[in-house]
Amino acid sequence: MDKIFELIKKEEKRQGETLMMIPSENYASKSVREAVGSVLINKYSEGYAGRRYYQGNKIIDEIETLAIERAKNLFKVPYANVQPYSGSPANSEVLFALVEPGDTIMGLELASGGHLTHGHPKVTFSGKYFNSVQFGLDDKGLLDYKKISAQTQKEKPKLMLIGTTAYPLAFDWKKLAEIADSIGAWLVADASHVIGLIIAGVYPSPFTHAHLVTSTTHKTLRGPRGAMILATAKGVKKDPELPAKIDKAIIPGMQGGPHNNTTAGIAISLEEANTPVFKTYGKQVVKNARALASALLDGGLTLVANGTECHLLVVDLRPLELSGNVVAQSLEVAGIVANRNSVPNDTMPPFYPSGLRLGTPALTTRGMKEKEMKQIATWILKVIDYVKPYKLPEKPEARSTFLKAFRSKIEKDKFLLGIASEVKTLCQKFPVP
Ligand code: DSN
Repeated sequence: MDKIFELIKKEEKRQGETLMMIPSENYASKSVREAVGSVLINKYSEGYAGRRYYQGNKIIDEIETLAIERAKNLFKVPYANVQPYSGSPANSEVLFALVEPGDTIMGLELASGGHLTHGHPKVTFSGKYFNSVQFGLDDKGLLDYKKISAQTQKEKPKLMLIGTTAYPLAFDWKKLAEIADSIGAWLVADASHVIGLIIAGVYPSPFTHAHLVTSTTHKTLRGPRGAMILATAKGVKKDPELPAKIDKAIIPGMQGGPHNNTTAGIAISLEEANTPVFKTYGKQVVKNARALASALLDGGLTLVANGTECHLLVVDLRPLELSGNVVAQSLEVAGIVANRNSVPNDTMPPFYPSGLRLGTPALTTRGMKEKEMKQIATWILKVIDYVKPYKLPEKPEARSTFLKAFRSKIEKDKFLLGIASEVKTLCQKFPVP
């Protein structure tokens, strides 16, 4: 057997025996995985259904058309494109379609829960080729819509690209639309993290307010790693050429052949999401996140925005003078896989941030509920308390060596491994579907 298959088996075991709490991760169904691993991977099909640059695409046309129709039907939009390779390409393609280099764009800053592609300065495509203006959160960790409005009036962005990777509260899309409309700006909602919650009706829908909605398909939607760009009726009314502009921005603009295996997986996940069972799932994701947040708050932790209205929460570790790296590494040894994350007004760089991001989508797919969230919160609190003495060195050059030594020290730590074994027992009661 190729070594790779041994490693896949090991990864499958790891995913089954640990708690997958990175909010952007989930377990795709067997059908989705079968489609992704199918013969569709063998075919090239640049272009769109009925107008491909290669022969032999009759069946691929049917598959892509089905995926598009399912997306249009589920989100009640006039246009869908399922070819973007993933979320970052999708957002870049929207920028490529609607703004010119040097134009002003606006988004929520990374440390406040935005995404790199929402205009993160200097080091990203969106921050380098456009005049990127960013907004953050107020002292309570909330969006200040009046301030955003004033900033918008001053900066006059041509496009606002707004979404969350770590903002734990719901966006007020109506207010954001009023702000964008007041200056005639495009409003693009990046719904990647919350698309499944929108389908379930437990997170505000941007579909009547934004002109475009982008979304990955592998997070709360539980599909394969891919993305969609959806134009709303409002978007097409603003510019009837919008669908053609997006199509062109994807190919020939920024991509080559679509990943047809992914397209098929997206089609399957859209069908799976268009069911009452999926709506129940989405509701439970939020209930679980709230239960987890409340247990962590009771345990004395500080949370950004003091809680959550979605699938994720961010622990602010600054009051404990702890680094996200130390906590995330220790939790991993204890079988709890989360990620370190920046917090609003973080003075530490993104590689050594002061927060921890936790999410419930994957745990909920396994069938865990509020009771299990309380148990998991107890483990998280124990681990954080246990590693309190380990402070990240202030000198940047000493941090990497410190973390390496810390990692090898905790790898065999009896206390953390004891929790990992309890975690494993819980996981066995909730097998990956
Ligand atoms: N990497 C994704 C996340 O973890 O939120 C965003 O692209």
